[in-house]
Amino acid sequence: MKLCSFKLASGKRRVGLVLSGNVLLDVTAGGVISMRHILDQDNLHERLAILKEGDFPRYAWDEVQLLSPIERHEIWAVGVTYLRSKAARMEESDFSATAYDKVYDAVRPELFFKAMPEKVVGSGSQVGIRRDAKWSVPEPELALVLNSHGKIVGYTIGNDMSSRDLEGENLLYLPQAKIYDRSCAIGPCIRVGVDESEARTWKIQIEIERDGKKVFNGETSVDQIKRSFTELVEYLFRSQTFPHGVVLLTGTGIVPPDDFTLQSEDCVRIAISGIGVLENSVMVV
Ligand code: DO4
Ligand code: MG
Repeated sequence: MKLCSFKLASGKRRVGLVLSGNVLLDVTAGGVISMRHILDQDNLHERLAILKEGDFPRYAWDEVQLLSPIERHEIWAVGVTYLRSKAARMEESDFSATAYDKVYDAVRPELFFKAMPEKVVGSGSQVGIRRDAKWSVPEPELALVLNSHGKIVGYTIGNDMSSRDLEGENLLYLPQAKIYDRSCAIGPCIRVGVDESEARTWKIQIEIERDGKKVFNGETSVDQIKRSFTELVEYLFRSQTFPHGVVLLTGTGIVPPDDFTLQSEDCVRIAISGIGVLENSVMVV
């Protein structure tokens, strides 16, 4: 089952259960006051099965404004979980190369804070590239959705937008390369009721279009992620709690060639089989 957040022309944020044919069942009308509220329920699947049969308003996907499914969640990310990411970071930087090499094999993963909800956009909105960066890329990533009890309750798609020239100049610039307005896209929905072994069968694809022409495409598979989701989550929850839940981006396995940088008005489309498509155009911020 898939859950999404949406808004009607005049109204407040609502939670929708995605039915076949991309019809949204408005489960807010059935007492689901927020995404956090439903994801925190111990009996989530039974609750969703009951809601699915409810006589609530239904809307076509294109009749509503789709929002990012995250609310007050913190967004965290893991780095260098794919061999491809390790190789790309080692090439972009002389003196940080050993750090990336070491962290790929280290016991402790590289976890970093990615964004507050205010800096996150949903599918259909614009993601940002920094005006002071010269080399900007999207990072298509599977995102784990965890409730406030630390349980993986779903999966969504994340775009960990990155300024590679800043990151490559000095590792200490990583927060500036990764965190700025519109630096993260998350959506279009949360897939629930799937375990890690099923999620590991999914493919991740990206396509970037400029002036109606494809300028880059790539593909990888979730199974290339080196560390288990349980391991990543265990580290994330060490010595910290997330009262509103947390989203964890699991790293990128697709890196465009070194001469590629995003431009304003490019369209970035990320598809994960099992979830859907996250689509955003690009703007300079
Ligand atoms: O430290 C660099 C960040 C790496 C990253 O974001 C990734 O591998 O996806
Ligand atoms: Mg990343």
